[in-house]
Amino acid sequence: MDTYFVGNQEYFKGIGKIAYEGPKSDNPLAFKFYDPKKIVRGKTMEDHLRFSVAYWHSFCADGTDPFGKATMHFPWKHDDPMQNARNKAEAAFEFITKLGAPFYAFHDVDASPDSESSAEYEKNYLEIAAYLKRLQDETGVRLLWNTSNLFSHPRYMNGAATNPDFSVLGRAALQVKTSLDVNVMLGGSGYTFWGGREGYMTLWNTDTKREEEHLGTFLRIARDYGRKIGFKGTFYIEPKPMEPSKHQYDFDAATAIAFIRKYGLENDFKCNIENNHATLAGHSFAHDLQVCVDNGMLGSVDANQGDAQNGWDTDEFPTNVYETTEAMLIILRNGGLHNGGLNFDAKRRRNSTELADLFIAHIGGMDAFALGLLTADKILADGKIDAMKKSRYASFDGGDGVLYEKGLIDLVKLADLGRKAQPKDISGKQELLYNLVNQYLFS
Ligand code: XLS
Ligand code: NI
Ligand code: NI
Repeated sequence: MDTYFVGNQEYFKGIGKIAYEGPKSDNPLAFKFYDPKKIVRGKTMEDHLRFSVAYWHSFCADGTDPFGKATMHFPWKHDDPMQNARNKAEAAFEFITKLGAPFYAFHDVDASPDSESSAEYEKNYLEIAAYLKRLQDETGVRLLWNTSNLFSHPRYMNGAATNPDFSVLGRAALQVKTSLDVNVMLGGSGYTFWGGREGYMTLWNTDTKREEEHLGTFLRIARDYGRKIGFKGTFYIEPKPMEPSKHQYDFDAATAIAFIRKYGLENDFKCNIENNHATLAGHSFAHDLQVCVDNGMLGSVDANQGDAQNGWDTDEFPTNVYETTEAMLIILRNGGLHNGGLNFDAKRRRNSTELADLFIAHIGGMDAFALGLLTADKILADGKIDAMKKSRYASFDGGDGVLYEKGLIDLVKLADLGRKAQPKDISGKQELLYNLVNQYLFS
């Protein structure tokens, strides 16, 4: 097996580039369905799916949870924080290249050491970014998006842009400004705002109206700065209803879109939809994706899945092909992901402790989305489901229905039509549709 590494040493020893071996392969370190160069609907799988590896889950989270210590041991760990960051970057680029994902994503403090001193924070970040740029150039891996961690440090316990203390907003702005500078250096295609602490714990101490306006202003000035320094990508809001805040302002796609419009940000912002966040909001992944597509607001996707029995963000790797099929169908109808991608905001389970498990988890996620893409393609090519959906609305495609859709019928006229109308009971054929989906999946 060829060795491959960037920097000084190989971290994922004994694992080479992951190849497509097809559905019959029993090699756990091979793709069964993701065949990057395979053409589907005139485009390679790679270009459809635009996979991205998340720095935080894959190279930072070590299995620590509220009940236990780290279970994962990273060979790149170093006591000197800057050396640690460089080693981690080398491990990340080795991993991403071996996996064959075209993109990656990170928070400022995943990639570079945080510091109480703002000067040191900026210096560290710019220095590591220059190193990331070198590794990008060497490997061809690109930045899908970066973001600023405005939720871990104690200063953000009452919020970042929505903190009642103005002085906290400045430090948050410094992080966002530096991340945008870094983004432009690295040619990122997006920048994400996820407001984990932008919300409240109790209304007894919170002026929600004021806080929401502060958030609107913060995003506006961030947008203005980004565009001024030449950021050409898309800004994203990543909705989530709760956790860590009891109630987060960007509750779900519909709430985030209303917010984006209210503050006049619709030319620059779209949504980054995460499956497990949609389900926490009481929706399905497909629902939040569809709300975005209906409003021209689908930006990017945090590809993971939750646990139906747990009420929190378990961030599991996506394996549910039913969900990936629904998602890819909606994405194909959207004309693709454009600037966005499928970013694995997902972590292996705490007891999956081998470095190979990190590959296996990503391979499973990529195969699940490849299967979703192939099934969605079958559904579109066959056309039966789309035809059934369209025919349900046939009464709006002719006669007075057309005039109604054009806004040419007032309530008196509509009521007049109602005097003569004799609506029939028309079946929604839901079970038939479910049966068809299984046929597409398994035949
Ligand atoms: C947490 C979020 C977070 C964002 C980036 O629930 O998913 O990981 O994607 O800050
Ligand atoms: Ni996320
Ligand atoms: Ni999440």
